[in-house]
Amino acid sequence: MRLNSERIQEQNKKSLSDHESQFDFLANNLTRQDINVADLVQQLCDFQVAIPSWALGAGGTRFGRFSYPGEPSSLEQKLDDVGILHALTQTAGAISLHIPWDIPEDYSAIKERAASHGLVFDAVNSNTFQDQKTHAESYKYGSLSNTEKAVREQAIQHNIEVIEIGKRLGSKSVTVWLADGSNFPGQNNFQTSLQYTEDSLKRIYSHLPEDWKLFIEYKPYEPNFYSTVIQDWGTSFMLANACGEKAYTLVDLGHHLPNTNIEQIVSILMLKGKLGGFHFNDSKYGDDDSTVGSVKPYALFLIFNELVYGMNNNPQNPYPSWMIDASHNIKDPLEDLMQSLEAIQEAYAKALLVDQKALREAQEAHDVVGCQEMLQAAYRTDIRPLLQKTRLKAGGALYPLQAYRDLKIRKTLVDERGTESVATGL
Ligand code: AOS
Ligand code: ZN
Ligand code: ZN
Ligand code: ZN
Repeated sequence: MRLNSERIQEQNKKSLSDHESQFDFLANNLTRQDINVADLVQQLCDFQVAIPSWALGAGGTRFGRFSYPGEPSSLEQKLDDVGILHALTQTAGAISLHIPWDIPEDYSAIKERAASHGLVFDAVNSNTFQDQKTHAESYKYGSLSNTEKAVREQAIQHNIEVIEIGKRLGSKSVTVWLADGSNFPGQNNFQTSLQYTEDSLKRIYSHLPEDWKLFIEYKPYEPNFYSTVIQDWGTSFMLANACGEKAYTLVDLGHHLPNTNIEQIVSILMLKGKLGGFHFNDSKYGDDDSTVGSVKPYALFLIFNELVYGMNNNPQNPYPSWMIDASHNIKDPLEDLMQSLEAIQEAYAKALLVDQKALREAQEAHDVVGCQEMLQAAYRTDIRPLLQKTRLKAGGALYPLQAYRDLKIRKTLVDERGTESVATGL
């Protein structure tokens, strides 16, 4: 299924005049505050978020998985799904593959298909948390940190293979997330586990092409419930420093203990030039992988406020790689991803409204109330017409979710793929 732009433009016509009046009202207000609206639209146009291949089917919990009709069952279909998202939103210009779930058979056909949708390949993800039939060793007691050399070696080789696959697709980074840890006190030696992990990561790092990055993701618990080897940003940061300048920390919003100040972590990592990538999602309890902005939208805005500050003031930090990492049991995955993309764009746009210079002055004058007011004024501004304008300018849909429903895209997918198709992934 391929969504042509005429159908989207046809849809847009219906709501064009509503949009124009809402946009004019907002643009006038912003202009009066000395904000350059054209600049804002351009910055939003340039902001692209990668979609993980595993978010395109319904996810699940350990209690069950409920498939969604018309799920993509091949890499080609996953590309088509992200193509639909990108056509509607113009902000999903990349896909992140997971190996072994997404091994291409015909590389040039896959690259062509991605290009035809305007997509590039973002970070490739390795998997050493599930055993694979073709592998001799088991990851039951860990992968890169395993006390057995043969297991570590297998996990290292797998990561090298993932880099090779990524090279053929034009990816520029590999993300390592490890499930390694222990379930019971006394089970593992913390120091040995970390040392083995560092040594293994260095081996993988030594195979990284010159223009690539290695992203090291941290997570406090799950699937292990007593200890995790790379449990927090400090551990990831330490490992990234040990590997070298092409290694970075990756922040997944769901990978923190309750009430952690994530915006502060983001800020410090950027100061040190080590914030490489981002996995967006939201959560109420743990690594819930819920829709971005569905539970804590203000926290998301505060995070973006630090990201914008960092992007403007920390040339030592490369431009971060943005990705969604979500999964659901009950929603239409494409509708859910559109909600996430909108929430990300919204938080970014609001953060762009903050007058960083005035905020700095208020901080220095110890005007605590003034500082808070500035942030909240930006947060309370309804900038949705700005996002609509951005999409319109880029050829997307004014209202992506509405267009998706009006154009009956899910029905078309079900007609094409059947109700029984099952996506590979978590
Ligand atoms: C796991 O909790 C992490 O968030 C990973 O980033 C990701 O979900 C996994 O690698 C998907 O395979
Ligand atoms: Zn993640
Ligand atoms: Zn996660
Ligand atoms: Zn997550």
